[in-house]
Amino acid sequence: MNLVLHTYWRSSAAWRVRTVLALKGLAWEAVPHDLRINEQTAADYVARNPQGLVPALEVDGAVLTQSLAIIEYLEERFPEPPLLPADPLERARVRAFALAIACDIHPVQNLRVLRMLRARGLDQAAVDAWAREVMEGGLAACAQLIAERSGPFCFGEAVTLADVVLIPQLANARRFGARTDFPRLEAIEAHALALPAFAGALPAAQSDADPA
Ligand SMILES: N[C@@H](CCC(=O)N[C@@H](CS)C(=O)NCC(=O)O)C(=O)O
Repeated sequence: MNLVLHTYWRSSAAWRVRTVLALKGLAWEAVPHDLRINEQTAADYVARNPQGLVPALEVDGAVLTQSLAIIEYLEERFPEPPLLPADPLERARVRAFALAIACDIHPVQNLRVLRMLRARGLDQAAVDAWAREVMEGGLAACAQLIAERSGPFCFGEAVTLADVVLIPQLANARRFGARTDFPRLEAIEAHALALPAFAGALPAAQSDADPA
């Protein structure tokens, strides 16, 4: 199977997919798109992903978009290690946690939304405050969702989709100076980043990483 990931080193949605590819032990090739210079809007990429967003994953030439749909595809094709619990109630809870971030935090503070706010006259400080507010409120709710849980990861002893989505969002929050001092979330992050799959998916570990 030939896997080509359209990615950007700092994209939190691409980061989710990189983590899952590594957890599943899959080899892949990166095609970077620099979001700072709008490479995701180039005609040849939009022909693949009409949303003009990363990530997209090409599987033997077939294009998949939307990080969570890509991850669910990989989960179905490569069930080991499982990223969703066997119990349907638990599966729904793990998905709810992931969606709380992927649907209700990330899209409200992603690049294009922040650019729209700037274009409508908000100054950079106000835009950054918007992003912080969205992330702090969302992460506080996520912390509450797993407040009764124990174990190194969001839902216990095993890594799940919830951890995969949480780690990039915490990093995103830090980039904007949002508070991330939710003790359980930060403890989960430390456990996750001790695993090679999570460490290898970090932005700084990507071939297109550019700290400037
Ligand atoms: N819901 C999408 C979100 C994708 C997304 O927003 N990607 C961002 C990077 S994290 C992007 O491509 N931004 C470019 C832009 O906003 O123009 C997913 O999970 O794949």
